[in-house]
Amino acid sequence: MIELYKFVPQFGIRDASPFALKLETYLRLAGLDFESIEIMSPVKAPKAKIPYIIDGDQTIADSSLCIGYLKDKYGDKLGKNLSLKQHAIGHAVKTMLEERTYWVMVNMRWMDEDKHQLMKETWFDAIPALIRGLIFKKIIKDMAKGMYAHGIGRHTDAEIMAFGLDDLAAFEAVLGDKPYLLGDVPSEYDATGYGFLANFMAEQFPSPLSEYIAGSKTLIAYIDRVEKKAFG
Ligand SMILES: N[C@@H](CCC(=O)N[C@@H](CS)C(=O)NCC(=O)O)C(=O)O
Repeated sequence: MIELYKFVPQFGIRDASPFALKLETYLRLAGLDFESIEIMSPVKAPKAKIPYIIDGDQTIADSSLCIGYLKDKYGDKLGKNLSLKQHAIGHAVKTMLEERTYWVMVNMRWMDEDKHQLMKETWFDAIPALIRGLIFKKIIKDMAKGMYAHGIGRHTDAEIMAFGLDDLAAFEAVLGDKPYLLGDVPSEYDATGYGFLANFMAEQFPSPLSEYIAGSKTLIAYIDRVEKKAFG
């Protein structure tokens, strides 16, 4: 049985990691049997990040590498009828969300001091109170360094938010009036779409992005559609 290592549900969403939510959504859409193992910290994960899977004697970390492995081993259940061009469009949208929109979420959740108390009381509440503040401070400092090195951390909050809004508008335009990103049936790219959009709607993190999604009938219906298809 495939074991999926993910975070415990948080903020009213199934997984506050868009990557873990993506991978769980993929496993469900592809109809693969798996068991979820919920953990609090990624420190002991193979690449010190969540999600990862263990399948027999194989351990695979990174949601895209996991999906690649699952497709190789169990067949490309969601992609076999897609054209090369559809795959290319899906890939471009997925990469936009994972490699750029992701940073908008990181900035919103971790760089906003008003959210720090909430983060400490949720994700970090398993850490003894005496050292929790110090550990949290170090994590925030490391994240800020990472964001600066990436480049996104050199922009203002308003500029970063505008990137996110552009990304959502691009996603909405590619989706158009289709039920799923690439047509009438879900593909692996919808796992990423849902993983990110559902996470932006966590009510503890209201933002121009959640307002944009809430104001878009297309995007709200899409979240609901993928949610029902994957989770029933
Ligand atoms: N490219 C990775 C990204 C995974 C990732 O960034 N996971 C975050 C949670 S959203 C994490 O575990 N962060 C912990 C850390 O960076 O220390 C994937 O697709 O799985």
